Amino acid sequence: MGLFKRKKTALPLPDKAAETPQRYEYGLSKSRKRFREGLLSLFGLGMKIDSGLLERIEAFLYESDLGSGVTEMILDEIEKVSRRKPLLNEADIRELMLKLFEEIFKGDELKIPLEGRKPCVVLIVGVNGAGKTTTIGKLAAHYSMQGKKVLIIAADTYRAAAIEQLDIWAQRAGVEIIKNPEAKNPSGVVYDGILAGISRNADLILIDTAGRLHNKVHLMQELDKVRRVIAKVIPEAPHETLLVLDGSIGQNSLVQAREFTKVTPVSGLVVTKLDGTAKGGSMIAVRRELHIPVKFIGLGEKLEDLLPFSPAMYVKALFGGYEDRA
Ligand SMILES: Nc1nc2c(ncn2[C@@H]2O[C@H](COP(=O)(O)OP(=O)(O)OP(=O)(O)O)[C@@H](O)[C@H]2O)c(=O)[nH]1
Ligand SMILES: [Mg+2]
Repeated sequence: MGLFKRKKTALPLPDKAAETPQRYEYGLSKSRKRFREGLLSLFGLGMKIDSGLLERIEAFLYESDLGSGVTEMILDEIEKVSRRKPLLNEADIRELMLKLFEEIFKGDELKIPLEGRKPCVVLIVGVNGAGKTTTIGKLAAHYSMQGKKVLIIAADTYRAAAIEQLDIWAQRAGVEIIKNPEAKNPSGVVYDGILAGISRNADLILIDTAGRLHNKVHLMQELDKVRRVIAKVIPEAPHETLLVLDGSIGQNSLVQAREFTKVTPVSGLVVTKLDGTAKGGSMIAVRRELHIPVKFIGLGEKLEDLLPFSPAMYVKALFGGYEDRA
């Protein structure tokens, strides 16, 4: 426990209509707890920045899954600022980190623009179990609620259960699905799906793919083939390729994303499962190293638990507002 008196940080469960900042804070409450309490526990009131404190801050940053690049950046900045102001406190450090993180995520409020891309084709890729299918269901609901016509293509042809799972999400989201339980290769289903999307006047086509590791050559070739088939029908498509990352695996998601982007083009990231983990800080490391924008984050298993990524809300949710520090 730090020296500050604090109110309890437990947040009320937000309902569906809750404001997005509240949902960020609630969804990221485990990471937030680690950040806030970890940082507070390092400090007394207005402590002098010496090597002992710097070491403790460094260890804290590593434990928070920020990775070496981001950690060094923060420590450099602390040293720089402490030359001007030797008695830094926890709020100073927090503010300094807040600014750095916002800088890292600058310009990320992009989402998926649909204008001038009818239909906009989005390919969803990632390793097994990252949350691709769930994300597609949530994305379909998100855009369908905005009055867009969404069509889902079931291109995970490896497991019958994958099609059934996607079918359930399509029903929940109230959107159409193109599937072929007999198909053995995904490109055929994708080809039919894109044509169906055009003829049905879809605004957005979401393509679910099987989970794959970046080093499985034949599976990556299969993905290339899917891309070629899409481009045959719509030359500028896929307009987006979203890599879905499991946010609960911390630094491993950085390794995964780094390898994946070496072998296939990726235009945006979706980071899932941030609700169940204290490792939410790893997103900062991923974003800093890869220069690929985060477009959405997953904060739960339900239809409404996908939020467009907002750097400002994310950073604020991690640290908590200054106002609730008594
Ligand atoms: N808590 C939580 N769970 C999630 C989230 N997103 C996905 N999940 C869960 O993660 C598990 C895997 O999700 P899927 O969508 O099936 O993952 P996938 O990438 O399609 O998996 P494969 O098709 O097998 O490669 C499921 O149990 C989901 O409910 C999230 O944001 N939060
Ligand atoms: Mg799946």
